[in-house]
Amino acid sequence: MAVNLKNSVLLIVDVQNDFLPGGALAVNRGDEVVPVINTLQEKFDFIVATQDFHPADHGSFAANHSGKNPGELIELDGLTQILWPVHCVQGSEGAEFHEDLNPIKWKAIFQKGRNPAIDSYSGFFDNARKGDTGLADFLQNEGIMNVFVTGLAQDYCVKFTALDSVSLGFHTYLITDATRAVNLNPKDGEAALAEMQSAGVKFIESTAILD
Ligand code: VGL
Ligand code: ZN
Repeated sequence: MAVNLKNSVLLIVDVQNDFLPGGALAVNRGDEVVPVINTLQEKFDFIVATQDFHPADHGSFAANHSGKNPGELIELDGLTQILWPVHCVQGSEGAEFHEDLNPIKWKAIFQKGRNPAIDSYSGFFDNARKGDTGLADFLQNEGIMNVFVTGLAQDYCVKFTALDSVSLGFHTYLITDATRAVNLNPKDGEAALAEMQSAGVKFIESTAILD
């Protein structure tokens, strides 16, 4: 498949230490996306990253709800919320990007999850779709029409970012070998792919872009 990278962004979702092996919310083999993304970066002129960036009192952390454990569900500001281990706390090592990920060509970093009262999986909006990171306006002002999504985790932040991207009218591609799922339940990654596909996200392998 010939891909045209004009008016395209390489969007790198949450490739941060806490989502990598050894991190607080580790994605199995998550580090394998780093060399793939670094190679892809050579092909794109326009690159943007997102960063999960929580205050220590964030409502998605099980530790902030007495008697609750990661994986349990609560209601947070009217929405069902999965509780997570403490992760990507502002100023912590875990919130930093993988040290091998080359940020030299990044046009901007969009931070999310800063409001303690609501989680924010998508790089565009919070989970209630009220708060806006500014990413949509930024891309539209730059004439971006095609969004190529990479990063972590395939079944959470990557999925919701890709779904919002489609709904905003961008031609949206998931680069399938540049993402990995956290798989809280073993089939979550596969289910996320099915959900993205039926919403109109196209799948592409990095080799199709690099060739
Ligand atoms: C993410 C769970 C909680 C992600 C962020 O980046 O996929 N997952 N916060
Ligand atoms: Zn988070």
